[in-house]
Amino acid sequence: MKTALRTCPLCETSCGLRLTLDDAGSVLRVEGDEDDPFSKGFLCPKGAALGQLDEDPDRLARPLVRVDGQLRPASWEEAFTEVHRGLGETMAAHGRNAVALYFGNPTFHTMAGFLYRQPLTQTLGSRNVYSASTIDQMPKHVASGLMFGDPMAVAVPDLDRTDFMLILGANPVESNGSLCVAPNFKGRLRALQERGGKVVVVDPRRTRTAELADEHLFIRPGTDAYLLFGIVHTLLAEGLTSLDVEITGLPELRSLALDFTPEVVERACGVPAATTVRLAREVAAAPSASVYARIGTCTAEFGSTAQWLVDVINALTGNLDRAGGVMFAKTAGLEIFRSGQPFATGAWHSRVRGLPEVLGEFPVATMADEIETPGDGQIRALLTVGGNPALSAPGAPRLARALSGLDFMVCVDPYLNETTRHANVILPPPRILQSPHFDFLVQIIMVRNYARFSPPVLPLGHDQRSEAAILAKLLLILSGQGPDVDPEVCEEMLLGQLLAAAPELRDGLDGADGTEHILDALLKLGSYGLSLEAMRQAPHGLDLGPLQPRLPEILCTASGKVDLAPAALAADVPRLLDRLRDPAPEMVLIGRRHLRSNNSWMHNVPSLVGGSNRCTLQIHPQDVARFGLGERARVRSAAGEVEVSVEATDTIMPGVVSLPHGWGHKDSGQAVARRNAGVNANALTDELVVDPVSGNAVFNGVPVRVLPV
Ligand SMILES: Nc1nc2c(c(=O)[nH]1)N[C@H]1C(S)=C(S)[C@@H](COP(=O)(O)OP(=O)(O)OC[C@H]3O[C@@H](n4cnc5c(=O)[nH]c(N)nc54)[C@H](O)[C@@H]3O)O[C@H]1N2
Ligand SMILES: Nc1nc2c(c(=O)[nH]1)N[C@H]1C(S)=C(S)[C@@H](COP(=O)(O)OP(=O)(O)OC[C@H]3O[C@@H](n4cnc5c(=O)[nH]c(N)nc54)[C@H](O)[C@@H]3O)O[C@H]1N2
Ligand code: SF4
Ligand SMILES: [Mo]
Repeated sequence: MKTALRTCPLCETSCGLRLTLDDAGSVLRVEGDEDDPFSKGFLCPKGAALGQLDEDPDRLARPLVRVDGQLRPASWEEAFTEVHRGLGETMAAHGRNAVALYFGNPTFHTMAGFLYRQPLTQTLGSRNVYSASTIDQMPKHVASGLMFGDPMAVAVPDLDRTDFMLILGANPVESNGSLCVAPNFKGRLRALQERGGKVVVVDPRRTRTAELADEHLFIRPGTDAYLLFGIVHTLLAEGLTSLDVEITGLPELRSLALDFTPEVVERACGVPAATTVRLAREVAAAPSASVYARIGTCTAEFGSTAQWLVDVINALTGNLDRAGGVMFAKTAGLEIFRSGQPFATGAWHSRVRGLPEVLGEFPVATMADEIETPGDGQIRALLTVGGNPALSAPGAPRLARALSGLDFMVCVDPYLNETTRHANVILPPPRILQSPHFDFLVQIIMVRNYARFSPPVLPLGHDQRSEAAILAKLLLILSGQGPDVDPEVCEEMLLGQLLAAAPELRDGLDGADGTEHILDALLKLGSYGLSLEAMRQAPHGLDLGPLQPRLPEILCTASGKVDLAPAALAADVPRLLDRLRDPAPEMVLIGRRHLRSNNSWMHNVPSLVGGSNRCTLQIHPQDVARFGLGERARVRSAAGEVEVSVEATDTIMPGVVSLPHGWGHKDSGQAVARRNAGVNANALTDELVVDPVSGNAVFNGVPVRVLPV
């Protein structure tokens, strides 16, 4: 028996785990690491199932290559040779824009995903770059970029010190938190209440977070921007502001907010005018307050407006960049990536729908258009890394059909699933316990500065490649160096770029391989002067202290001030006003998350599926009666139709139905998932509707009809 410490890589929360393994390397027990200064022993059922996920018999052990229409096991040499042939032919015949990249959610967490994403993108030189960002948090980047200059400057609630928290469209008790990394979020909310603070949740469902809160408000899906504007209106009208950061745009903001009286807002979102006024007064009067809004507000038609107004309220009430308000974390290894240049979007536009590039990406919502529409720049080949867009993208069935028509597709993914089944080559990364872990990106969004490195628990087999080595090989192939070059060449190249300003560090770098060398370099260049050795000395993780005010270091707008009314966001306000004239749809669809699930890829672990984690349609009993529903219902939208089991519950607002995403596994290579297939919520979401400022997909507030079966 052996014990190993490591960070759980499954979600943003980054809990420290203590694993007990047998001699063969099988996980016997998973516990929360009590000595981790941040997670303090917390873990959720997914972390507890890490061993089963790690040893999932359906995980691919070898590459698969398509021969005569069939995916067959192949050697790494055969697989890379085929990638070289397929991508090479596409680039030679149709140019680089004909090859697209898609980076899925796990690439935000894996070391390889973080280290190779930018280099792969730059080396390919295609405009067709897509990622899970535009089906998730892109509105946050846009709002932060336009207000603070830096799209990665995400203001995080100072959860452990705040006195008042307004949560919109997030269910951290179930999701464990997003863009706000806080192990045991529930315990931290309870602590907030115990110190005399208040939690208010705005959600069309009475979620487990709403149940814990002091107050829960139902809101009509897709209308948070109105409520937030109503709060801004009240703060300005009643003189409840206490700005203590340098700002511009206050007169413009004042005139934009004028139309959004609490009465107008009530008609749009269903929150009583008196409640909006009271909320504004409570946020302003609290000793400290933080407004926090997530998926329910990001993946909505006015996502960027909502994210902007969240930080407008934080700023107006004096809660931006101060203890107990919202603050900016200081990362251990990322500060050198700050460009210092003011953020802008739309350096180029997509070919078919003319959508602006944001952070160098096009919206996932237009990927099918770019694959299907002939002409110069049409996508003919695709490389996905850790993504399952055939389930996760809006209008997913259309995208899945488009994938089947590609000339060539490569997937770096451990599973044969709804997306990878269309591939010509699947390159599987090793098991979780064979991979190192250092969560670079989540450092930006932690409620406390903290770092932890986990070296691989188990060695690689001779017939395995690390994910970094796989991505390095792909980079070398895309750069024209062919399939036979040693991936170490690539690691040296990355180190050379990183250390351009400090080449003297190269010789003293520590680490067992290129990935560790790069980590050592980033830590040494980073804000805390850490190193790989310092991380090894702190196997339970390193507490780097509470968040500190640091707005002046972050700000890089053209004015050097926080912009309360960026032109690109102000320009979208007339659309919000116009929408007031449209009648509200009779029924709308929203999503939901379950504690034992994570997007599309953990439905193959028996202990995580079944019970309450099922793909059902939640609907209010009044609506069940109104539509004469039995056990099953058909749900129809402009995009498609599904048939699904009905779950009547008064925890959801009348007029709203909820389906979880990530289901619809009937064509999966995962046996357990196939038996619990469920239906794909994204057969109903419409890829033609996006938040136009960020290009983000709309998963909440989708108009639907519900019909008896
Ligand atoms: N257990 C579990 N944890 C996860 C994941 C998972 O799939 N399962 N996924 C991970 C990922 S990738 C992410 S991005 C995070 C997301 O983390 P969260 O943002 O906390 O995600 P959800 O739990 O979906 O919470 C969104 C809430 O918004 C509500 N909502 C829907 N529409 C609206 C609306 O128009 N207005 C308002 N105010 N609310 C609305 C929904 O009812 C829901 O309760 O979770 C991460 N953690
Ligand atoms: N209707 C609706 N749709 C949604 C959402 C919603 O709330 N409602 N939420 C959206 C959100 S927030 C997100 S983040 C997206 C997620 O969208 P995606 O990122 O496209 O999908 P995931 O389901 O996270 O798929 C992850 C893939 O990575 C693979 N994988 C797992 N571990 C690794 C690894 O270590 N390396 C590699 N290379 N691959 C790995 C898995 O096998 C799987 O194929 O879905 C979005 N879709
Ligand atoms: S909350 Fe669960 S899935 Fe997320 S890091 Fe912690 S144990 Fe892992
Ligand atoms: Mo996400």
